[in-house]
Amino acid sequence: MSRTALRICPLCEATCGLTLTIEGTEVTGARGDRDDVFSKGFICPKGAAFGAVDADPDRLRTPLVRRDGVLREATWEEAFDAVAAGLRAVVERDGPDSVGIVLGNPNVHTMAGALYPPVLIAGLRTRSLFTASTVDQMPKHVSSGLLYGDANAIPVPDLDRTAHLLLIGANPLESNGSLCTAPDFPGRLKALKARGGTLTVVDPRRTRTARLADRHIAIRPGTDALLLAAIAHTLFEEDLADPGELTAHLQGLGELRDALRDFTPEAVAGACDVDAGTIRTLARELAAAPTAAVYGRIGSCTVPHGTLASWLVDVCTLLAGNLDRPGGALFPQAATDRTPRPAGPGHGFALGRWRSRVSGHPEAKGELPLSALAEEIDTVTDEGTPVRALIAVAANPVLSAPDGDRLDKALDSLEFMVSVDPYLNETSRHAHVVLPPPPPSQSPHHDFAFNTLAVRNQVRYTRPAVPLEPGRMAETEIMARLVLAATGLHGTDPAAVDDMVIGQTLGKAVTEAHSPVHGRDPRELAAQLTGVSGPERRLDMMLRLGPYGDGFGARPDGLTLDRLLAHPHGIDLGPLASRLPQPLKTVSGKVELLPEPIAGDLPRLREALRERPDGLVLVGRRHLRSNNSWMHNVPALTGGSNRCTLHIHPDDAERLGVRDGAPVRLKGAGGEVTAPAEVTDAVRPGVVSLPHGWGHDRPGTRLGHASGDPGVNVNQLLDGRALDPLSGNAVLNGVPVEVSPVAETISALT
Ligand SMILES: Nc1nc2c(c(=O)[nH]1)N[C@H]1C(S)=C(S)[C@@H](COP(=O)(O)OP(=O)(O)OC[C@H]3O[C@@H](n4cnc5c(=O)[nH]c(N)nc54)[C@H](O)[C@@H]3O)O[C@H]1N2
Ligand SMILES: Nc1nc2c(c(=O)[nH]1)N[C@H]1C(S)=C(S)[C@@H](COP(=O)(O)OP(=O)(O)OC[C@H]3O[C@@H](n4cnc5c(=O)[nH]c(N)nc54)[C@H](O)[C@@H]3O)O[C@H]1N2
Ligand code: SF4
Ligand SMILES: [Mo]
Repeated sequence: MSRTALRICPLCEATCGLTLTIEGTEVTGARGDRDDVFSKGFICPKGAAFGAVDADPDRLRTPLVRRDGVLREATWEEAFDAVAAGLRAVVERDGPDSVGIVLGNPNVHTMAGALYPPVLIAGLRTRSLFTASTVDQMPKHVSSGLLYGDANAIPVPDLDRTAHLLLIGANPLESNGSLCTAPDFPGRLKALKARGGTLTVVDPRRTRTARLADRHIAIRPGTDALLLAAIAHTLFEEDLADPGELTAHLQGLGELRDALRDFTPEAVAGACDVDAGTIRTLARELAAAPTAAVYGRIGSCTVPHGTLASWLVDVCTLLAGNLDRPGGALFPQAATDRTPRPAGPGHGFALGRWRSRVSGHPEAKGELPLSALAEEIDTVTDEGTPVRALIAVAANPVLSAPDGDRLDKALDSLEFMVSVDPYLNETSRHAHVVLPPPPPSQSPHHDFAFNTLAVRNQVRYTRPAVPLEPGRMAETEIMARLVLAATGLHGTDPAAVDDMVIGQTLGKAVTEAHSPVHGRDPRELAAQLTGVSGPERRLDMMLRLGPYGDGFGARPDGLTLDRLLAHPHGIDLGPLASRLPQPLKTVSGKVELLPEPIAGDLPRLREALRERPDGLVLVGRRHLRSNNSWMHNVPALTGGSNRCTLHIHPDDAERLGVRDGAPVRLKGAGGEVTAPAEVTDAVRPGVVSLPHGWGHDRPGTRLGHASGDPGVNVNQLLDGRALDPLSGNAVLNGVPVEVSPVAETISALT
């Protein structure tokens, strides 16, 4: 007998609602849920493979504990005993900073990853925090922190209503979108064109998204900040800059104009390899469109001027009169956001409150650069102690961060490491304890993070589609127990973690004048919470305190968990709306257009006006059926064009004597790799492209399918020193490389 169950897809940021077909406890099919309030039936090949991803036979079923150097199956009790002993020994001897925490991408795709890492970080009080943000979007957080005083206030392009989209360094037709949660992003771009709108794509590759565009600009990698500065300059110079009603909430408009004076289209044209006339046209189109949004992603962030480019994305939207305006870029309002406080000055955003021990990198948003993790482990300095123990949750930095070989060795030298991970992979193979979460079908789902980045306000929650298999532990419970083990409370009931958070949150809410529960008794409020588990009670609390919530009775029609459960396809909360000045938390209470750290980084951008690469530069790419480093083990999602090949332009291939399909050697500052060439004019001359997340040939992993076609680790070409200085974000794109054909007779012998 088969049945169906709803499940929000956790496999990318689009958060599509799926209808799963289930036979017994096995997911045998997945289709788009046509009644989903947000995704309306959309599904992509990854979502369609949900069952295969879920049932991968290489997923770990029980914890592993290292004994006599070998990882062996163990009970949960043995595993947490080992975690508590391993972590506490290091904390008590060397202090909390000697325990590192590494949080990887899937934390934003699980409830456990949203609810428990903050408690772990606060409880352990370590400053050795590293996450995937610093190989991804940290520049956007820093830019938002500086502009708006809140690192998480990220304006999202109003895809469904805009008349013009300037899309920079993003390929949503393969990635399905990022920092812009939009199920069926491809369909939404087609709808933009169908209603007479225009799409401009800036990308050194002619991607599937670029092929959809009205205009494609094959920019030289790493130069988008220059291009955007010249667009902003042109808007000022041609009197097209008009922030409209926002003007009253701005600080520094005149200073901004002065600061951009040198960045004329003529001055940037050579570096960007985009002619000045085209740049002026881009600026005029942006200003002339009835509504417009600028949107930048990976290609604008993971570059030497990532923070400046991210800042200029918002500056250009704002100057064209489209920030916080329907059809432009707006701040979403999620159901689990804190109750909006009245507008007014805030604490602002501080950078560099502490620095990394070895290279002195400033923290950003409480994090140190993931690129610096290896040196924080393997380098002894006069002051402070190296990281001696590590907690890795949903992270595979051996493949996703620069110089995996060095990190591989560093992880091997740790006194203790625990990985919360379903796979024994390139990173978790170093752990002393591996704690495997259940597959997604057995986990509940709510998108705490992505609803704050969604193109429409809405709220959805799905309970586990399949009950926990015997012997499994919910990831939320794994994380609660990990918090207790790490903070010296091993053995305590894991429910205590949720109770503590609930007590603290309600205790604070009742003291806030703007809170709907101001002045009430937190215990009385806690007693009202519903839900079958701690995480559900916490969700109920956040919904009820949130902007649409029932305020624990203060607004009887408002949201509660029970009301959400009564709407299994979700609740639509309406289109994005103008919100400024309320979200601002800057010290001035205004949008601070030229914050000091940004002004201080502009001289470096001025120097870039003269830079021209000597040789080839490398960029990445994503394939629709991939997901960073962890989806190469699912046969349904590999093969075809989803391969680890080096894209190279025919002109470059001819000059270098590279043949299509033949192996080529790439050399970068961090090492060498050899990959087959794919000669294609989809990359511009002077640029080569290799995807990331490959290199599944290390011993001691359990990735049966992936290791059969391992590919190579592109990040081995990087040595980790190239960073965007303000955010600590790794430079992953526009990296200089040497490319040479491998003599095939020799390669056959070696
Ligand atoms: N050269 C280059 N490098 C890049 C990028 C690039 O564009 N170019 N992109 C960067 C970006 S944007 C990112 S986000 C990072 C991603 O890099 P990471 O943060 O390392 O993420 P993944 O590679 O997706 O690995 C995720 C890990 O989580 C595990 N996992 C999967 N599902 C779950 C789950 O439900 N629970 C738990 N606990 N674990 C789970 C997987 O087995 C895997 O070990 O890579 C970055 N690296
Ligand atoms: N199928 C699939 N989907 C994914 C992922 C995946 O691995 N596979 N990963 C998820 C994650 S973690 C993230 S963060 C998102 C990322 O989402 P996107 O940012 O949309 O992802 P990419 O496909 O890496 O697109 C980046 C584009 O930037 C271009 N580029 C490189 N350098 C430059 C440059 O200097 N300037 C400009 N203008 N462009 C440049 C590249 O050619 C590439 O086309 O995707 C998410 N979705
Ligand atoms: S687009 Fe993303 S969320 Fe939607 S089905 Fe595909 S992988 Fe899942
Ligand atoms: Mo990412």
